[in-house]
Order: sequence, then C-alpha cells, then structure tokens
Amino acid sequence: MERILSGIKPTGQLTLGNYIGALKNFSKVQYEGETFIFIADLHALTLPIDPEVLRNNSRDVAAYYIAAGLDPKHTTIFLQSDNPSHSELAIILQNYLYMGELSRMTQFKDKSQKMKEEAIGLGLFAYPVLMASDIVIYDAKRIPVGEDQVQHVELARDLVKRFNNRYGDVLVMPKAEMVKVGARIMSLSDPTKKMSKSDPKGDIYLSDSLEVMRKKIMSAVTDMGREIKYDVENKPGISNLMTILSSLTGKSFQEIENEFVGKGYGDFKRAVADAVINEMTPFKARYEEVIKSGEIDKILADGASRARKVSELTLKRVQKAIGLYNK
Ligand code: ATP
Ligand code: LTN
Repeated sequence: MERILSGIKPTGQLTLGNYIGALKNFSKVQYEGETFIFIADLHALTLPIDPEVLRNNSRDVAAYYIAAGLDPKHTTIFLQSDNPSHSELAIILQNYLYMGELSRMTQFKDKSQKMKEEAIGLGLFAYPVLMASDIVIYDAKRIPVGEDQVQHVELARDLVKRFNNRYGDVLVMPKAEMVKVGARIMSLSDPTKKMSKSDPKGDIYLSDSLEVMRKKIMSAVTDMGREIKYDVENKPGISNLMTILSSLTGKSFQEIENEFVGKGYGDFKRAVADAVINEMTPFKARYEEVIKSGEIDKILADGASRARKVSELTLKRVQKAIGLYNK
C-alpha cells in the first residue's frame, strides 16, 4: 500500500480554498493507500501567533478533518508536534538543502517580502526542510496539496535525489498531486490573488455562517461584460466562481457555460452560493458534532502513537545510513 500524506497549518480560520484544494480531497483519496494527515502546528510558529489561538486553531483543524470525512480508523490523524521524529529528521536534512534554493521559494519570498531582514525568523526560511522531513519520515509517495505547495514538494524531491545519490536507496521519492479543478481558488475581492487564510479580504471562512457565505459570494468581484465564460485572462472573477461551482457540483466548465447562456451574473452567483451552501450545511453540522463529542483528544493521541511507530523506523534507517554512531 502506498503511503499518502498531507497537512494543514493551523495559522487561522480555514477557507473555502483550503476545503476545495485540500480537505475535501484528503477524504476522497484516503482509502487509496495508508494515509497520514496531520496538523502542521510547528509550521504555524514560522510567523508570530498567540499561544491560545494556536491551541484553538489546532483543535479546529482536527475537527474539520473529521467533519470533511477523514476516517480516524483508517487514516492516521495527529499533531506534527506530537511526533518528535519530524524535528529530529529536519536537523539532519537541513544539511542537504541549500540557502540558494530555499531563498527562491515563492512562499518564503511572499511572506518575508514586507519584513526587515532582522525580523525574518530562521524557521520561516527553513520551512521546506521541516516539510520535507514531514514527508520522507513516513516514506510517503503521494502528497495531495493545493497548487501553492507544489514547489515545496518539488524541493523535497530534489532533496531525496541528492540524499539517495550519496547514501543509496534510503529515502522514498514523493510526488505532489493536485485536484483537477480547484487547486488554486482565488480571492473573491481580488481574483488575481490566492484565497488565503492570512488575508481576510475576499475569503470565505468555513466558520462563516451560511448567510455570510451567501452574501460574500453575491458581492464577489466580477468582470466586464455579462457572459458566463471560463476565461482566466479576461474574466478572472467569473472563472474563479466557475471553478468553485465546478469543483462542488462536478459539472464541467462547458456544462456551466451552456446552462447560463442568456442569463446574467446575478443568476450565476445565486447558483454558486446555492452549491456552496449545499456542501457546507452538512459539513458545518458535522463539525459542530465533532467539537461536542469530545473525541478529538483521543483521536489525536491514537494518531500520534501510530505515527511514531512508523517514523521511528525511517529515522533509524537514515541515522544508520549517514553514520551516526551505534544507531
Ligand atoms: P496561509 O495564508 O496561512 O499561508 P493558506 O490558506 O495558504 O495559509 P495552508 O495551510 O498553507 O493555507 O494550506 C493548506 C492546504 O490548502 C495546502 O495544501 C494548500 O495548498 C491548500 N490551499 C491553500 N489555499 C488554497 C486555495 N486558495 N485554493 C486551493 N488550495 C489551497
Ligand atoms: N506547508 C503546508 C503544510 C504542510 C505539508 C507538509 C503539506 C506541512 N508539512 C507535508 C504536505 C506535506 C501548507 O499547507 N502550508
């Protein structure tokens, strides 16, 4: 069975982008292999975050995982910080990734852009080192992520190649995979920018009420003209809403275009809002149930112990290969 692995960092309220590009897909692919889905709480420390907020967000991500359909009996769900092997491996792997390639990472450039050099944490710079460790510590082959994370997985691939060239066949080669439609949901207020949980404008939060979700969609920025057409260059707003509709209903862009010939943006937006609400109604109800059930702590504890068992073996294998004494 191939290992499948991914994570989300608990930096803020999850968005519809996280849901479509990541969460929903995790639950879809989980039974195709032995699946590990974690809460990347150590990665959440790469930018300043309040301890209480981090704690609450972490529990929330776990609840959203389960609400989205991740099955804790099959899928190992855990906190990154509950398995020290990730960090231990990162200390080793940092020697095989280089300053030049780390400084070319788009996420690093975006997040550090407005910061003074003195204020940029080493953890933000080394983010992909820990991420590579998260992946290779489970010998994971399939890494389902949104488009923005593909570059990090590519870097993990470079690292595996480099490492194995030197030490033999020690690490398993991972590969990023994205949903066909919706790997990059754009902001509703600026459809040339990614919808991101650290940028509140133009977001739909999974914690928004259904009415607020509808309002946000109805007031999403649209484009010139009145045609419903998939054309990212000239109609980024409509194309983004079409992507949301397509990913939630399974309808192709062509089908959506045909359905809305002769109709206006208002009708179209109503259809998008209906689709979002249709999807979110049971999802939000399940989330409330999970929070009330009090089962999260147990799921995370079981997940962590399963995760540790698997990762200890990889860590030993790596330590041996590189010559750490008596491992
Ligand atoms: P932040 O704003 O804190 O950087 P984020 O919203 O970009 O966070 P991440 O925690 O980095 O979210 O992402 C979790 C998962 O969701 C990743 O697989 C990521 O690629 C995916 N994802 C994030 N934003 C989107 C989006 N707008 N569309 C599709 N997938 C997304
Ligand atoms: N960087 C990812 C979260 C993450 C991750 C991983 C995803 C941390 N480690 C390993 C896949 C595999 C993000 O969503 N921002």
